[in-house]
Amino acid sequence: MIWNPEIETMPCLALEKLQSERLQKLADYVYARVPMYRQRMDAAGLKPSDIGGIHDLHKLPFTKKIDLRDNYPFGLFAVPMDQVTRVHASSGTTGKPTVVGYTQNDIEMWAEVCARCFAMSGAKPGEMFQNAYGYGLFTGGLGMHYGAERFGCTVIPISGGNTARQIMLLQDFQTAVMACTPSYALTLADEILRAGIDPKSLKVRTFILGAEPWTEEMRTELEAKLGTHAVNIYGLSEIIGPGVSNECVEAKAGMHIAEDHFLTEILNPATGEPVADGEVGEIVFTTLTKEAMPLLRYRTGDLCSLNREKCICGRTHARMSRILGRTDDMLIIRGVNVFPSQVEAALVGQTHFAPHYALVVTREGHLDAIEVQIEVQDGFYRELGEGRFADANDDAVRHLCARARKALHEVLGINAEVTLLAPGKAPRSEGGKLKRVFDRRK
Ligand code: DLL
Repeated sequence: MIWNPEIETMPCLALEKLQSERLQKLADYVYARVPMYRQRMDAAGLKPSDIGGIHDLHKLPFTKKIDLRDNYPFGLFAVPMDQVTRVHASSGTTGKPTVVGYTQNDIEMWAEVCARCFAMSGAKPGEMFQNAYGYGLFTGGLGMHYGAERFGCTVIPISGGNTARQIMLLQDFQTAVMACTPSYALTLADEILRAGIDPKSLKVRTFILGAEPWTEEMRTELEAKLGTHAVNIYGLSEIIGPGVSNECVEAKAGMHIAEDHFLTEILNPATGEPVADGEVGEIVFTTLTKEAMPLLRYRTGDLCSLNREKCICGRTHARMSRILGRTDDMLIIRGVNVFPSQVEAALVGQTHFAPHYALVVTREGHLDAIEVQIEVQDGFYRELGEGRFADANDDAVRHLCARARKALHEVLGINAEVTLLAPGKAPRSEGGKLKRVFDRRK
C-alpha cells in the first residue's frame, strides 16, 4: 500500500519542479524571518531571487549543529512563539539540548510523512500499534504516535522500557505493529523466547526500527527469532524527527526519503562537494516546507549513500542506505545521542575531577552500556590520605562516583557507570588527535 501515491510515485521531473518552487519560496521565507540566514546570505552577496531552483541549492549557506547551539533556545525560529505548537529537543554537544519547534502545519506534515512510513513498513490501517519509542522531548514517541493515528492504527502509547509489560501487551492486545530501537527489539525477542512464549502465538508482524545504527545481521536475527518483518526508519529532530525516510517492505533495500519535504544532498564531508550516487558521504537536508524552524543544508553528520534507481515498490523517491558512520564523535547509546563533550560539560570543573577522561562503550546481550572513566585531582588523594583511594568501598569514593552518576544522568538522560582513575591514568594526547572514546560494541 502506498499512502500518498500522487506524491510518492511522482515522475522525477515533476518532483524536481515541485522542489524548485518550494526552494525559491524557502529562500524568501528564511531571508525575511531568520536573522542568521539573512546575515549569511548578505555576507555571501546572495539575494533570495538568486535561487531559481534546486540547481542553485549549492549557493545557499550550510547549517551546523553549532548554529542551533549558538541560537539556543529559540533564535532560529521563523514564526512568533504564539504560532509554535510544540517544541522537542535532542542532545546538544554540551549540557544544553538542541531545541526544535513546530507550527500546527509542521505537526500535520510530520504526521503525513510518518503515515507514509507505516504504509512503507507494511502496516495496515486498523492494526494495533505498540509504540515503544520514548515519549517526551525525544521526537520518536510523539512523531510515531501522530503518524500512526493519521494512518489509522490503534495506538498503544506504552513508551520505552519495561520489557515484561511490553510482552504482556503484545500478547493481550494482539499488537501487529511495533516500533522501538533495533537493539531493544532484540532484547524483547530474547525475553519472549526465554519466557517460553511461542512467537507464533503473537500477532506482531512488523517492526519499525530506527533512532540508532543497526545491521542486516540484526534484521536477519530478529526476523528469524520472531517470524516478523523488520524495516529501517530514519530521522533526526533538527529536520522533523522520525519520518525523514523509511524502507519499503517490498525491497527492504534503502529508505525512501520524503523528497517533497526534505531536499537531499550527499556531500564529501571534508570539501562540502557532492559525491556521485552510490558513493558514501554526509547526508545534508534542506527542509522545503517547515514553518517554525526551516533549515538550509543541515549537515547531519550521518554517513550514507544515495540510490536513485527505480524501486520495485513503485515509489520514485530516492533511497538512502543504512547509516554507515558519523563525521563527528557522536555515540548512540540505547537510542540516546551522546557527545563526549556532554560528559565533559557534566563532570569537568566539578570539585575533585581532573579534565581527563575516557568513555568505554560495550554491549551486554543486546543492550549498550557506557562507562565513564575520569581522573581525580591530586588533592583528592591528599584529602583521603595516600593508599585509601584504592579502596572502592571508601565512603568518599562512593560519594564522588554517585555524584558523577547523577550529574551524567541529568545531562545525558541515561545511566552511566563511573570509574575513578588515579591522576595521570586517563589517556593523554601524544601529539595527534586524542582518543577518548573506546567503542567496543563492534
Ligand atoms: O532519533 C529520530 C528518530 C526516532 C528516528 C525514532 C527514527 C526512529 P534524534 O534523537 O535527533 O532523532 O537523533 C538523530 O539518530 O542523526 C542518526 O545519527 C541517528 N539515527 C536515527 N535513525 C537512524 C537509523 C531520532 N535508522 C540521529 N539508523 C541521526 C542509524 C539513525 N542511525
